[in-house]
Amino acid sequence: VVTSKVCRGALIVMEGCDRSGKTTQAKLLKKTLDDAGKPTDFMCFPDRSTQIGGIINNYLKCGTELEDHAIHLLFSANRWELLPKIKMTLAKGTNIVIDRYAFSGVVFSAAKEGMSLEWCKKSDTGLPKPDLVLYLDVSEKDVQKRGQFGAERYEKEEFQKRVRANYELLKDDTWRIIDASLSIDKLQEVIKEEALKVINKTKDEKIPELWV
Ligand code: NYM
Repeated sequence: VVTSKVCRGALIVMEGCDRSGKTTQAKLLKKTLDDAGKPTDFMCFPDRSTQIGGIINNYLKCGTELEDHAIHLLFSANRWELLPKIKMTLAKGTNIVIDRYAFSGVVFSAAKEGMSLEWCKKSDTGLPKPDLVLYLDVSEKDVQKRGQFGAERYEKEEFQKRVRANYELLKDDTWRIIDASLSIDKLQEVIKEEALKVINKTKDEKIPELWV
């Protein structure tokens, strides 16, 4: 009897400062991989569709104030509540492209006064570690050229500078730094290549845990 083993999907995360083009590229990558015969789901954090996501949405739109640690833990809880879905999807061999993950959680919270990077990492410790983090690198100057930041919380130049500096402290060998000033098509080409490599490389590997 020949039993065919299901290979797991890869977990691919898109990170970068606000207005770096992450969402566009993440959605495109889902389609690119589907078209290449590699079934892929798209997710994003915060996922504003859940109850916790609703509180986060209200906070980001400046409708409510929440203590810094409390909102940090809610962002984190929003990832944990979706863990069963992430696990099931990867187990059936479908890849996931996520627009932002725990790294956003840490770099944004730790950009606030009195919040340490180490403390911020704790609540996401043990989540699945992404196989690949695509970091869209956009210079401060280019961000300004891309037009006005929106009206949401955190979308201020000074804050984004600290966010950018914090990202530097989280990078490891699963990260690829991608020059976000490339055209949309060229960027997608580079990203596709990295994604295909990692899907192939990790399909028989156990899913590692983040920050353990
Ligand atoms: N953000 C996002 C956090 O502060 N912590 C988190 O854990 C995550 C996932 O929410 N400015 C911030 C970063 C963004 C904002 O994200 C909303 P988006 O991708 O604009 O919906």
